[in-house]
Order: sequence, then structure tokens, then C-alpha cells
Amino acid sequence: MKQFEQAIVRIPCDRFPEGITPGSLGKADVASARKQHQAYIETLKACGVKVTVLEAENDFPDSCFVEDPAIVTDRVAIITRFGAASRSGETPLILPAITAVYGDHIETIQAPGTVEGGDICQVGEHFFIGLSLRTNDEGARQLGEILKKYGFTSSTIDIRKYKTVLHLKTGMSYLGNDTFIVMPEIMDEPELKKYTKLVVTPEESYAANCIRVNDFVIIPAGFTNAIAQVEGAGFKTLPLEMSEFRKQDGGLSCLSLRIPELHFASQ
Ligand code: CIR
Repeated sequence: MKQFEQAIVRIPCDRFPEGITPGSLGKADVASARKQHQAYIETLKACGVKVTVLEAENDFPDSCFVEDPAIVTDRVAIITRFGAASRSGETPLILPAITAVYGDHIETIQAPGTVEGGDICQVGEHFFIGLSLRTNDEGARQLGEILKKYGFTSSTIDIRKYKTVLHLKTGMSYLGNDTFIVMPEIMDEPELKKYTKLVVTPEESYAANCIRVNDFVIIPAGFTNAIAQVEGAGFKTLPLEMSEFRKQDGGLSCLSLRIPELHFASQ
């Protein structure tokens, strides 16, 4: 299945280890992060995706996490408004790359709304919007209106009660075939009732962030139980080493904007 045609990524910068919300896993190593990032790019290409690689931006340590400043669909792109104020400079930074693909088919989240792309999970024509410490109610409301205007539906999932879950997709990823991979905390979420759920073990919670790209599920390497579950459910996996991004609370989805074939409405 060809779901995604192209992707946008940005090289981790020299100041990558200075990003916000570093975890307890130690200081990230820039050279290793770049090596892992190169493997990520090659893997996207192996999945049949054309990859646009943006230059490193040293003023913004978290700027390789390109998923957060924009939401991309087949009919519109939405420039977000960061809940983390220190990352707000990343939205003008991503705009040229988005404009190159979407032209004027771009909408923007306005103050006081905040939305970060990591909180948005698309399932077909429906979007789950995570209410988090980064995405607020007003941001979710605006996003819901924009999505509706373009023919999508949406609903919210409040993850503020899960203290360790930064973004919605930190805790759940849609794999296709009505199947999610989820952290144990999220498995009973009413919004997900009708779906099949692969529940990762608490020790492997990082593997709840994976990405389905065309015929493959790209998944963090070393999470053997999660990989076995995903394979057992009939998906082909491509494991990738993610240690340096994990240290900065980033996962596989955060590292790219994945863009399907575009279908703009005639105006
Ligand atoms: C941050 O706290 O914003 C970055 N250190 C990590 C962002 C990860 N992005 C994502 O989950 N979409």
C-alpha cells in the first residue's frame, strides 16, 4: 500500500543535546544521533518515500523533531503553535519546506491555541487530537474546525493525566488494519475501544511510538517483545536504533513529516 509519497526531515544540529525535556538516559551524542538519523532517512527511502533533507539549525536544538511544527494531510498543511514557548521559532523555520509542497493550501493555529504535531494521530479520515501539556483545549478546537473544513473528523484524547507521556503519539501509534500499538496506560482509552490494540510491556513503552510507512512498520530496535507483537499481527517491521533521540524524549514519528499523495480542492 502506497500511503506516503514524500517526507521532510531535518539533520540534528550541534546543539541537539541542549534540547528541552531531556530524560534520565544521559547526554545525547551528536555524531551518533546523525548516524541514526542517516539510517532513518535511508529506511524511509527503502519504504518508497522521497525524502527532503533540511539543513541543521543550530539556533534550535530540538529542530530535528520536525513533526511538531506542522500537521500534513493530503489536502492541507497546518502550521502549529508550540506549547513549548522555547520551540516557537521552529514554525517559521519549517514554513518554506511546507510552502514548497502545499503552496497556499496552508492553515495556521492562532494564539491562544497551542498544538504540537506529536499530539496528532491520523486514522484514515479521522484525527485523534491529544490534549497534553503542549496542546491545549483552544488549539484542539481550532484544529478540529480546520480539519472539518477540509472534510476530516476529529476527537480528543486527554493525556494530561499520564505524567510520563509527552505527546499523544508517545503513547500510541496507528499501524493500519484497525490496529494500534499502545502503552499500557492508554489501552483502556474509550476512543480506542473499537480497535485492536497491541500493548507494549511497561519496560518497552518507548516502542509505542512507531511509524507505518507504506508496506512497513518502522520500530525502535531492541524492543523484542513489541517487535514480536507487531510481526505477529502480520506487519513487516524495520527496526532502527534510536538511543540518542530517546535521550531527548523524541521518537520515530517526531523525526519526519510524512506526506501522502496530494489532492487539493479546486478553488
Ligand atoms: C521536546 O520536548 O519538545 C523535544 N525534546 C522532544 C519532542 C518530541 N516530539 C514528538 O514527540 N513529536
